[in-house]
Amino acid sequence: MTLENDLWFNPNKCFINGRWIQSQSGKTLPMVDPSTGETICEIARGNAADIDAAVNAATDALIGEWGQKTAAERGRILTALGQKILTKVDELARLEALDVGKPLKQARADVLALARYMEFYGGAADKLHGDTIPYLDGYTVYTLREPHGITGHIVPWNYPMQIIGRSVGAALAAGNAAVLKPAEEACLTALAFADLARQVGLPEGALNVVPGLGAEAGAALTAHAGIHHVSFTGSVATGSLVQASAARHTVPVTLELGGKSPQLVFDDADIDAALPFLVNAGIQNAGQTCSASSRILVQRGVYDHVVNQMAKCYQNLRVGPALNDLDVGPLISARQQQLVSSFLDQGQDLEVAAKGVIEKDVPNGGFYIQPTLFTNVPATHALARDEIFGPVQVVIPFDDEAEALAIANGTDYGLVASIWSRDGARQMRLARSIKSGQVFINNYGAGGGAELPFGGSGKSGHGREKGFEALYGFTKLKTVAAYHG
Ligand code: TXE
Repeated sequence: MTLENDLWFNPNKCFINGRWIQSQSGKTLPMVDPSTGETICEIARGNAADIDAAVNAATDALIGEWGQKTAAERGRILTALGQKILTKVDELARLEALDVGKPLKQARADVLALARYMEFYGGAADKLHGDTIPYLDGYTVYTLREPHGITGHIVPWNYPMQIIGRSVGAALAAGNAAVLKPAEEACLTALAFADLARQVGLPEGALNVVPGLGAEAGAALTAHAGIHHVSFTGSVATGSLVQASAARHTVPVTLELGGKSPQLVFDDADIDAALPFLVNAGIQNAGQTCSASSRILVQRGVYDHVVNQMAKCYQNLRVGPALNDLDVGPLISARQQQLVSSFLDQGQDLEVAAKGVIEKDVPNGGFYIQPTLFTNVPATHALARDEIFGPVQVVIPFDDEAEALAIANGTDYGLVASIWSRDGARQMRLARSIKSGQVFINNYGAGGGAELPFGGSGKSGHGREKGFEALYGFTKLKTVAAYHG
């Protein structure tokens, strides 16, 4: 199956200065459908020359039409883009499902999230302002929030639309011009997004998209002297390279690098309420989620019950092609499939409580993996410490609150955590002492709202996305002190 005829934009070109342009490399890369392993179209293999052209276009945009827009005008364009996206929910969901391999209903939720980010940042654009600061007699002091200038965005393949929404949306709202390098494994909705932005009147050069390989287009973007801020979501290893590269020009970086997020289930928890969250947070998008909950810590009094209930859910999980819209789709690539398989091999001596079921007739070339629930896993085991990025969860027993906290904080990561308990004092104590950028009490993820600041500590990265915090991150603060006597 090829896709080209279904698309309303050019999948094999770069989007630079408001136009579709052939990559200066003259080369393309295959886009593979993870559900079948087949190539569905070719995308541009952008290179350093394309990044250069994109940065030049962004520079011109800031001097020109985009830079002269008021905050309210920027907000109106983003709001219109959100509304435009809502007219394309089915097309965009299908594209994301084919490109990423995620079941249609999950892809659809991502489209709605993208529209919501545009609505949120469209509405926030003209509410971002500085402060006045009481100071010495004879002074008036105030702060101005100014855009960085040109922002670089390196986006992974697991949630292209959501990550573009939260990073590009906030950057544009704050008045920056953006250069986006989507992932080589999944970039079709990034290109579709750019075309929809063009259709609603985003001035040329305000957003440029250069698809291509990380080591080529990505590395060229982070090393470019014309970039003033880099926002990166991806692996710890690549994030470190990105930070080192940006440091050469002392450019600020936001890093979102995933995690090993725990859910802590206490004896007094409402287990029935917890159960869907315990499982879904591990298998959504086949576990390829930065905020996936891959560690379930359960107090011994309810341990057997929770494991039995989770095992029943796992036995009912059905795995198949994205367009069949089952519980779990394929992984993104053969490489990711191998990576997750190697983790499953490391777990050979562990107890397996249950596995999901791969449908009998899935295409041979698809990158499927059986969801697996390991139990009684020592907290020091690799499966309990490392990010797996597949539909694999480990259950770890604990005796008391102190032990639960030690296990929860016992990895290098700190992105998301949740506490399941009816004890208010315990909720408050743990919410303070857990090492995590977000803590949820008696839920997990709270629906992922655009309003909720998100980011990590330790190897989960630094800087905050979403909410107003992202807008602050995409601006630099200037202090003005006027002496008037
Ligand atoms: O990530 P990379 P990969 C984790 C997850 C996964 C592992 C590997 O554990 O198994 O990372 O995935 C671009 N300069 N996450 O290899 O390499 C690349 O083109 C600049 C967690 O896909 O980090 C892509 O656009 N850019 C995660 C993006 O970086 C470079 C999401 C991510 O790729 C580059 C994805 C370079 N030198 C993976 N090299 C999350 N936090 O959600 C690559 N890129």
